[in-house]
Amino acid sequence: MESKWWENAVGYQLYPRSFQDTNYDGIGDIQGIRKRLPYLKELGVDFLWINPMYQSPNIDNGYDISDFYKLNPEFGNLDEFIELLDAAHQMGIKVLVDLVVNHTSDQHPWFLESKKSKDNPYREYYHWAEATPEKMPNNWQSFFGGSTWTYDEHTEQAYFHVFAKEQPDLNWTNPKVREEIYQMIRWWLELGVDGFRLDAISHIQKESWDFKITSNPWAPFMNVSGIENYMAELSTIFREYQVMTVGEASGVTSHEAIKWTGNHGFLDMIFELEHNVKIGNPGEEKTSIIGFKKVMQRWQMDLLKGGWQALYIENHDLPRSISTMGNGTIESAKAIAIAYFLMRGTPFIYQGQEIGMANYPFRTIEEVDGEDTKYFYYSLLNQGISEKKALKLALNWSRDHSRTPMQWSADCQAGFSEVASWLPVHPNYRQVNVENEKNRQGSLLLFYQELISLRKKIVEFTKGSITFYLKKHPYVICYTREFQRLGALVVVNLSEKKQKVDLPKWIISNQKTILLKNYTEEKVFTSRIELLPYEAAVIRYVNPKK
Ligand code: ISL
Ligand code: CA
Repeated sequence: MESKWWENAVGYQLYPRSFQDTNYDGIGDIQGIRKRLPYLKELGVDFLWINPMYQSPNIDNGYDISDFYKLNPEFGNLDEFIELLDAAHQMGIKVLVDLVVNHTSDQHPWFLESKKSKDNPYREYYHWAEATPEKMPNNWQSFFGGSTWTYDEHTEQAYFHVFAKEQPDLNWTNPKVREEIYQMIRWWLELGVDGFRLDAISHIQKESWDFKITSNPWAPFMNVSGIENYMAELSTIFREYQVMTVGEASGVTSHEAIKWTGNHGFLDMIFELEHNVKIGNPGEEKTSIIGFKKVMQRWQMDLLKGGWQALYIENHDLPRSISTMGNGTIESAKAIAIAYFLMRGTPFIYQGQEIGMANYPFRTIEEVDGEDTKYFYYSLLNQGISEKKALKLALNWSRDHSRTPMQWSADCQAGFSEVASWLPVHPNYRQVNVENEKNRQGSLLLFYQELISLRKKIVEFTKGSITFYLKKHPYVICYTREFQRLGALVVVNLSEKKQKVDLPKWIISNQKTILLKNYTEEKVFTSRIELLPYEAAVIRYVNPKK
């Protein structure tokens, strides 16, 4: 397999609305990203994925695009974006932008036209079907709650949307739609972006409207057969420009991921959405460690046959990992970092994860921004559930936890802005912030810096195979990465309790050095070992059999 630059790279996901505000309107902006490039360089990341900055009415924070060719003025203009690209490139940092082509905003000129009449030239740009106000074309449910159909009184038909009703799905079966999209993709590539993160890309193909749902409610629009044709067309463009692509591909199985990624795949790598397995009572859910482990073990083993995974633990759609997988401590955050970062694939860090930003202690629904969270909350109230309980249930896994402003310093508004921000700053910002952690020995930020440089320096992590041990253990993740004679053993206790485990004897007897660990005390790693709560270590060894 030929080498690709991203095999040895680390990515950083940036949520522009919450990264850095420079004109003090409480909203992050392009100049803010530019200002913080030196920080990202020092952290050691190689590329950025920036969440949508296009013109948008912001029903879904930029994932509802009303003009693909313009930026939302609240972030800045195209010239500023080009300056950002140049500045990043000068520092050796590549920039990926979000490509949102499953749907547009209902304010996009195509949809405004499409709505006008049944014979409008843009009608077929979207999915319309016969309906009455009482009866939708089928019973499919959208990701954000409610029907996938919204009735339009003017033309007496309904249009289709897998997300909010303000995000009508594009009709990919229409060659004109595809042509417009491909043209737009080329336009951004000509501008010099280094690649794309493809939003919700596994949903672009739908089953026919009479498809009957049996168990999986999302089956009618998740990785539906026929999608390969569109993916192949897309990949022709990406190959032509030799850019990096990462797909958000829920519903693509680990087995199919080989076809989607790797040398002959549609894309360079994909995010799976399966590993976020929850455990606990509704309203108090945490990540199931064994659930996470099983999914990751399966994906890693399947992709060893020739695919590549985008590794992540947080993003803008998930609560904070220190709160859901960890117990709020720095040790737990470090353990989580080691556990996923050294697997086979390209690791991504979501802004704030590297300093241990935690879930926000929301007290009222008014503090929330996300439409999906609000929808969930109000539908609970409608079911007769008390406000207090509804709030707990709706906020436990809310996307807003990860969208609060980046905590740069102990200054007012955490150095994010000088005015009140669009989502409030987390009250822990005086302790948890970049300034503080930059200078504090043992901090999570410095640990991430070390982890990134290790990930790049040690060849096993880039080129090595992977083998899992203690596969059925409920809390301890254990794997080796090997390349030729060199190996690295990763062992992580993802629980608050001590865990006694048996590490492979032949590895322990051939160990050379400890590459990284999250407890400072001296420790000798014997094959029967007691791991402290959230203890993690990376041990280098030589394989005598090779
Ligand atoms: O498939 C899913 C659940 O099993 C969905 O999670 C879906 O793939 C995912 O929600 C898509 O998310 C992306 O597109 C959304 C946007 O709101 C999210 O922020 C984005 O990450 C619509 O554009
Ligand atoms: Ca701003």
